[in-house]
Amino acid sequence: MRLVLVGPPGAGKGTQAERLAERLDVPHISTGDLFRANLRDETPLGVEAKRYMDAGELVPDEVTVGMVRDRLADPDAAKGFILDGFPRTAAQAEALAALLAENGTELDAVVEFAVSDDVVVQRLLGRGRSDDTEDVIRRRQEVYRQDTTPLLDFYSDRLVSVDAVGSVEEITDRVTDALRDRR
Ligand code: B4P
Repeated sequence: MRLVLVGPPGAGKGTQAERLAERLDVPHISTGDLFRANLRDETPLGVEAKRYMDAGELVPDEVTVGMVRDRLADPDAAKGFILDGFPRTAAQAEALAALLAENGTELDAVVEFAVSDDVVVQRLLGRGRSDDTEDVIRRRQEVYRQDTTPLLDFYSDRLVSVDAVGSVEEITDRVTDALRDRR
């Protein structure tokens, strides 16, 4: 199964990706987590990403695509993956399609997490990560609307939309059911 999870910041992509990866027995690949791991290890990539993350901006496409290309080349990704937070721009979506085509594969489905801005602001303020201040969250929401929502049209032939308000368990069941109905 090759899946992409799309949704506004705080929609619960990371939370659901972890659970779905376990159910489907494929790796969970989160660009946010990869950037944060680089930041912790103080790599040049982490230092560069931090400026953007702290401002609620997207890390430049070249940097992000290179990091994902390397991760997808790891042997565990050959059996499938859940991409969480990537692609977020049209250029990233095109780069991903090209990468998959090189291996003769494509995405099976793109899951959209639908949730209102106010719900996610409350969730994220409760989490307290360094980029979870109200101003930065509002900027991330704007960036999502501007740069990432066009991908929903790009993926219209494989898009599965799920209501992301409810308990964590309910939402995992909704995604699993929606994917089963598609097959
Ligand atoms: P991400 O790490 O992807 O962060 P996110 O969108 O804020 O989080 P997510 O939707 O995964 O929410 P989560 O499950 O954690 O990105 C951070 C930054 O990295 C970006 O702003 C950007 O700078 C950079 N970046 C990442 N990918 C990039 C890319 N492709 N290109 C360029 N830059 C990129 O859940 C949020 C909170 O809600 C948690 O506290 C959770 O416990 C809670 N929650 C989850 N489900 C819930 C539920 N059902 N009910 C109540 N609370 C819930």
